[in-house]
Amino acid sequence: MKRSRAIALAGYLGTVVALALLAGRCTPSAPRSAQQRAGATSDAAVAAQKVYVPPGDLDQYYLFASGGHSGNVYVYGIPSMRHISTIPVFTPYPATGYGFDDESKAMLGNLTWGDVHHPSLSETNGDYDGRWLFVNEINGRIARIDLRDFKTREIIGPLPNVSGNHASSFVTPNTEYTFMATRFSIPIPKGTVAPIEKYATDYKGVIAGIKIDPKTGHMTPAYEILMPPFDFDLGDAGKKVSDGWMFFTAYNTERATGKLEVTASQKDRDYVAVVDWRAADKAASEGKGDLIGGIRVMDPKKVPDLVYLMPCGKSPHGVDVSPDGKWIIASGKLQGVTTAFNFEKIQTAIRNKDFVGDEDGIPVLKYESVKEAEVAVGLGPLHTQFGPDGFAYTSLFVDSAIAKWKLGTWEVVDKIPVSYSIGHLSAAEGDTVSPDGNYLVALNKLSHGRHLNVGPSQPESSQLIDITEEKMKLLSDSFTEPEPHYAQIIKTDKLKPIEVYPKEENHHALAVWDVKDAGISRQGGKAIAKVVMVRSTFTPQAIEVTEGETVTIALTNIEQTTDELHGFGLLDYNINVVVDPGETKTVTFKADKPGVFPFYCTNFCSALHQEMQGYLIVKKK
Ligand code: K7E
Ligand code: CUA
Repeated sequence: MKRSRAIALAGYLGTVVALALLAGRCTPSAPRSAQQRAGATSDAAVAAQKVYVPPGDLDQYYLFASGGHSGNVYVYGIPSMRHISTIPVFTPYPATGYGFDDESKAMLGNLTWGDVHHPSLSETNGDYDGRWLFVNEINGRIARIDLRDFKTREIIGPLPNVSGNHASSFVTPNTEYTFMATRFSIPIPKGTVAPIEKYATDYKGVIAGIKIDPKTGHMTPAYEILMPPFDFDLGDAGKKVSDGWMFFTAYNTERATGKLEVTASQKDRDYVAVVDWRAADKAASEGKGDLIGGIRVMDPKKVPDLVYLMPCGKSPHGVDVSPDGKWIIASGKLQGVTTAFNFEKIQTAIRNKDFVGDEDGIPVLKYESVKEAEVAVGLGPLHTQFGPDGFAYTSLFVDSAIAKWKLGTWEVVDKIPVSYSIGHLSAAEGDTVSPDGNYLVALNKLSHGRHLNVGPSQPESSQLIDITEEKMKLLSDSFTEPEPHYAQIIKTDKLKPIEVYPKEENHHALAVWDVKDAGISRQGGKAIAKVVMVRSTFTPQAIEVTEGETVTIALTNIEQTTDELHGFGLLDYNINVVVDPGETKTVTFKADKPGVFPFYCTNFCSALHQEMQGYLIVKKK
């Protein structure tokens, strides 16, 4: 071992020892010196080696974590748990100029926030294919991130009638569809008003199917299914034997209003909605349903056989399909058990019309006919992930632990405490047809004493857990940007991100690759400035326009060298664009303030980066 590496490892060991000693304790101890940490226990030393990625080496997996109402997706390396990238999606992000240039600004529309919950990597035959990452947010939108360049390329929505899109974006095994579902029912179409007393009858939920183009990833809303005013919460696509079906949990099937923690907990069971999405796709393509709010809405009373309701423990949260597609795992979030539903039994019950009633025309299956087992995982089961060897891992919010149990024998074999109160968990490729095992990340909701105190807003803590052996082992604690909900872990060899945008692929109408073509012209009463950015000059260096003119500045970064970014920060006009090598971006604004306004390169690009500057000169009219 090289000396530098040994020193770095020793430092890391110290950190891990400190964390391991703190595990399971609510009262944090005072920070300790390196000398105090020197007595490394062998367990901590082993853990440290497992997460240590020496300088120059790379991680084995990418972790894509939802960033909640930050509106971002955060990328981490595993096992180091280093935060390596932030992908802005639903929120402007000055660091990359996202939300400032014309294209990304148009994509965001009038909304500058979004609550990201469930990333969904594109799949081929039920396995991640590394092409796109879809993410939902609460205002009825889904975004598509291209994993070729880790950039948000498309945002659809807000979709009509969908209100509070939480149970999303879950793609089907060949990325045919992604979905949205209502969490907060409203009278539809949007804009309709009905008193809260009419909640049970006049408020509606919907489940929306959005078709994905297999070549481009482009999303097209295809249909909505009219649902009772339940709160749809989570979902998962069937796979293998259950391919063609979608499962969504729903709470408040009481259709209650008021103090929901009481009123929506009256019944012993809520539901999992079981959707035959292929049948829905067919019915929609045959023109079934009525237009509501501009989209095709199919009412199960008039278009039967699309959706069924399966009773589930009260106030359910997650629903997860096993790798072979046979078992659908769901539970009430205050229960001590999780239920494994048998897909074959669900099909038999549907065929035999083994129903106990209906809800607004949607048949309700009999719990006893479709359940296979109740697994005594512990209190507060939320989400389940899978390993390669038939094991399932369920997060327990109330117990603040993870339970490991076996599919088929339904036996709980191990439990590990987490710090504290876990929400989602993510195993390596743990929601695909072929889970990878190795690592599991606990995405904890509450943090206390896991990091240095930074005031009332405590740093969130996620924990990396080794699942290679019979017993789960805590490896490390890491700060994760708030607020994490679901995350997915993909092997690095499935992604081949580019390093520059190749010149040949730049077909932007306003791109200029030679300083002789740069300059200002006028078209249709507008000023167009074509600007070349290259180390370490803007051409032209002065952009002259007249007060009141609409100005488009087209910025082309003609570099073809990796990480040679140039930025365009324009003072007093709130403009901040970053252009990657080979890229062209435009920014359009009204030159409504006369004067001389400096612009400069915001990204350090060379020894003479400071000299990369110029002026916008706005002459008085
Ligand atoms: Cu945080 Cu999936 Cu929105 Cu569970 S959700 S914890
Ligand atoms: Cu270009 Cu700094």
